[in-house]
Amino acid sequence: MRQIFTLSILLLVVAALSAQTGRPTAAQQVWHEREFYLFLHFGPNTFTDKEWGHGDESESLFNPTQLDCEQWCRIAKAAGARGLIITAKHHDGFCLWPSAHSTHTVRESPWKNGKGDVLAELSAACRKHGLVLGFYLSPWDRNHPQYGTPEYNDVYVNTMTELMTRYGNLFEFWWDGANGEGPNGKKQVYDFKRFEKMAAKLQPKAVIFSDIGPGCRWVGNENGLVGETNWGTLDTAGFTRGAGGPPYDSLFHGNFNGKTWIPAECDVSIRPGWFYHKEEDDKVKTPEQLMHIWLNSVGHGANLLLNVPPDRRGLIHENDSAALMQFAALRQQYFGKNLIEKATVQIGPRQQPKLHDGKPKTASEILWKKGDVITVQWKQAQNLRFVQLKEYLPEGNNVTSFVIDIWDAGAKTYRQVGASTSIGPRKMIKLPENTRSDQIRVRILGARRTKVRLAEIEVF
Ligand code: FUL
Repeated sequence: MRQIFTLSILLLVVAALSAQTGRPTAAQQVWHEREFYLFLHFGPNTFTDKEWGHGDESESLFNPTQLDCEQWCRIAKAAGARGLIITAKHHDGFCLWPSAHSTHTVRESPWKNGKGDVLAELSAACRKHGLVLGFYLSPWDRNHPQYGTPEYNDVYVNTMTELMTRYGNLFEFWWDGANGEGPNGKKQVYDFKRFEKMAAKLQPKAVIFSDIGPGCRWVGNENGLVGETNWGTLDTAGFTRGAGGPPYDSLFHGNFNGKTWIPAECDVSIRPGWFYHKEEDDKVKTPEQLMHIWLNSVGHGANLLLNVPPDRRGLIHENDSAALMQFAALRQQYFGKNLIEKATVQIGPRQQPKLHDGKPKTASEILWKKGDVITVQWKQAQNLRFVQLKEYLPEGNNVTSFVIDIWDAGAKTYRQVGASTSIGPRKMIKLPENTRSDQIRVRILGARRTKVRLAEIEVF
């Protein structure tokens, strides 16, 4: 009897522990592979030079002269982005599609004589160029007459339904937590439970972004950076979207023992503002700045959402496009040639083809406590700049500490050249300048369990 009791307690503990660590859903696994996509802030603010419109802007202002969603897509594609997320409605309430639930839309604007639909054009262009599409639909609405009443929840659900049923599959949906209502401002009690249910029903594969997910989390800053230690898991109990969100540290690093897989997404603008402003034309981030962001977002296992705001013509500005192309060229220069292709990868005497087949779905098992060490060997010494590791994604984050050594032929010994903590979907390690060797070693020093699975090792 006593034994059965002990056993059931043990089983409960094991169950609780495994539930606690959180694992990505199938939809989140696909989302992780998107890595990098563009954000498009576009609307009345583009024409008024504001960042937060008041909601009383005349619809007649919205009149892009050369709007071309294909140009956005061509640039996204050439930049290596996998998709686009557009502000279908920002805080000013203006809808970039002719919504039946608002009178503040493209239909009321002079653009295409009120017959246009930016979202329809964008979704067609995305399909044509093989890009995925997402929508930002601001919960805060400074225009809608019903904002601040329970009826606004119906409005939100109705507009969300339009977005989720008219434009094909969405890969992501954005719930911005911002709300700038002053002390006498309107207070809206959002029925997020209802919104979540609706989203799950209409677009089950779309990952929902907010301060607390459920699909992915805000990273706590708008600089495009996530912590080097970045857990995909987060505890959301007691937190709400917006002002009641989790503390910075949780958003930036995740929670090690967090209950649910709610990975970080880094959002940042290529310019100082989110919307286009002519006076920022010469303040576009340089390819080097974008690379710094890349290494500290994508390189730490987060996704990168880079804002590139269309201008008053409805085009991505030449300077932004040039910066994106140079950034893509820089990535190609750094990561274009994976040196692992000509290496022998082993654990002890055993070859590990699954570790360098480029397939995230195949993995090698590592019994690190039993001394399993990964060695990467080349016939000749190589110039080495980066090492990237990927865990087997369906199992989430398991590694907690690892180091990278190179063989120092002169000193006839291994020398440590890198160390870090979490891996999860990806971890990019920058090696010291002028690292050159014919052998690398990866040693796991800590993990949640004795057997971990790595999907890929890449060396550049
Ligand atoms: C913030 C908003 O207030 C900004 O205008 C922008 O949309 C940014 C991405 O999120 O919360």
